Order: sequence, then structure tokens, then C-alpha cells
Amino acid sequence: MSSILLTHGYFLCDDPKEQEIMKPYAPLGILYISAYLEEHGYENTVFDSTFSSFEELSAEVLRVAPRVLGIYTNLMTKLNVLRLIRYVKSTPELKRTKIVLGGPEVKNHAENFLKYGADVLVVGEGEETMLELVTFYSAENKDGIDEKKFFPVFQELPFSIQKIKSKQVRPEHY
Ligand code: B12
Repeated sequence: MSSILLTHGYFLCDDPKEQEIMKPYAPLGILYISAYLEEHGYENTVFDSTFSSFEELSAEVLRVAPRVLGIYTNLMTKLNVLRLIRYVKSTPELKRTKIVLGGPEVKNHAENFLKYGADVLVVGEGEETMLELVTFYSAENKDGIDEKKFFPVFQELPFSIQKIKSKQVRPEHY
């Protein structure tokens, strides 16, 4: 049983517009992460929720009971992502599951996602960061050590990174 599950919060059944167009897309972001982890020896499961439902997704999370649950988050799917966070954090069987969020919407509501229960947020391309995270979390006896020693806290990051976040440098300048 792999202890890494990657998913996203998009359900075609909730999207009548897309049902008309019927050009659903493959979740490229988590597929890239999945391939990179496999390349580095970490077996993982990708649950593409597009043709599924929230009930089936939460049942799969419970079945796998992953050590790390990685979720792609964009502005269209964030409410489903919040619902999934709430489900994991309120299910005793999943108390060891660490929730890692990635994707374009994470940086826009960083504090709120953490307050809501996400354990780690990854901003930008996530392959290498996710490999570091699963390496850290998959070492069984890591329970209880101070994660803050491992994860940088935003306010302690070098100023240049903060500047990007504080709108002094707007994305369109790139
Ligand atoms: C191609 C594209 C699409 C494609 C599909 C992309 C796909 N298959 O994933 C299509 C055309 C279908 C699409 C649709 C939409 N898109 Co679009 N899209 C893009 C675009 C141009 C490139 C994204 C991409 O494929 N990147 C390549 C993959 C490999 O990278 P990635 O997905 O970013 O994933 C990397 C990181 O984000 C991170 N990561 C991702 N997931 C995870 C998970 C974890 C756990 C971790 C640790 C890291 C991580 O690591 C990944 C690998 O490096 C981006 C703009 C951009 N430059 O990013 C806009 C963009 C993502 N889209 C956007 C939007 C708004 C939409 C729509 C909502 C538009 C609409 N109104 O219909 C829909 C959403 C549909 C839905 N159901 O979710 C916005 C998202 C804004 C936001 N804050 O959420 C963007 C940023 C454009 C913009 N600037 O506004 N999109």
C-alpha cells in the first residue's frame, strides 16, 4: 500500500458547463509530481477525481490512509479541497495523514489554508519539494519531532522571496 496519495478536487459531475463541452483534462500537475516521485523510488497513487464524486474520493483516502496526501488546488476547486481537508482532519483513522497543498491557488490564501488544517503548502513547481517532504514524512519515527526545524516559516524567509509575495513585483513583469 503506497503511503502517498495525489489528487485534486475537480468533479465533472459538479460542472454542467464542462459536461456540455466535454473536454475534461488530465491533472498534469499531480501527474508530473507522481512521475518524479516514482523516478526517485517513491511509489504513489494518483486518484483523478474528474469522473468520480466527493464520496468516492473520501472513501479512497480512507482506504489508502496515506502518510502524505497531496492535493492540487486552483480557484475553481478550492472549496472541494477545503471539504477534503475537513474530512481528513475529522477522521480518527487518518490522524497520521499529512495534507500537502500545491497548485496555482495556494499562494493566494496561504494563511487561510493553513488555518483550515493543511499541514504544508508548496508554492510553485513541486517536484523537488514534494520529494523532500515525502522523504521527511516517510521516515516512520519522525512523529512528534518539531517540524518547524524542517520547514521554513514564511516570515523567516529571505526578504527577496517575501517581496515577490508582497505584490511589489507583479507577475506580469516576468
Ligand atoms: C494548461 C492550463 C489549463 C488547461 C489544463 C491544465 C492541466 N491539465 O492541468 C485547461 C485549459 C484545461 C485549463 C483550465 C482552467 N484553468 Co488553466 N491554466 C493552464 C496553464 C496555462 C498551464 C498549467 C499547466 O498545465 N502547467 C503544467 C503543470 C505540470 O504544472 P502545474 O499544473 O502548475 O503543476 C505544478 C505546480 O503547480 C505544482 N503542483 C501542482 N499540483 C500540486 C500538488 C502538490 C501536492 C504539490 C506539492 C505541488 C503541486 O507542481 C506541479 C509540477 O511542477 C496555467 C498558467 C500557468 N502558467 O501555470 C493556467 C491556470 C492554472 N489556469 C487557471 C484557471 C483559472 C483555469 C480555469 C478555472 C479557467 C475557467 N474558468 O474555466 C480552468 C479550470 C478548470 C478546472 N476544472 O479546474 C489559472 C488558475 C488561477 C488560480 N489561482 O487557481 C491559471 C494559473 C491561469 C491564470 N493565470 O489565471 N487550464
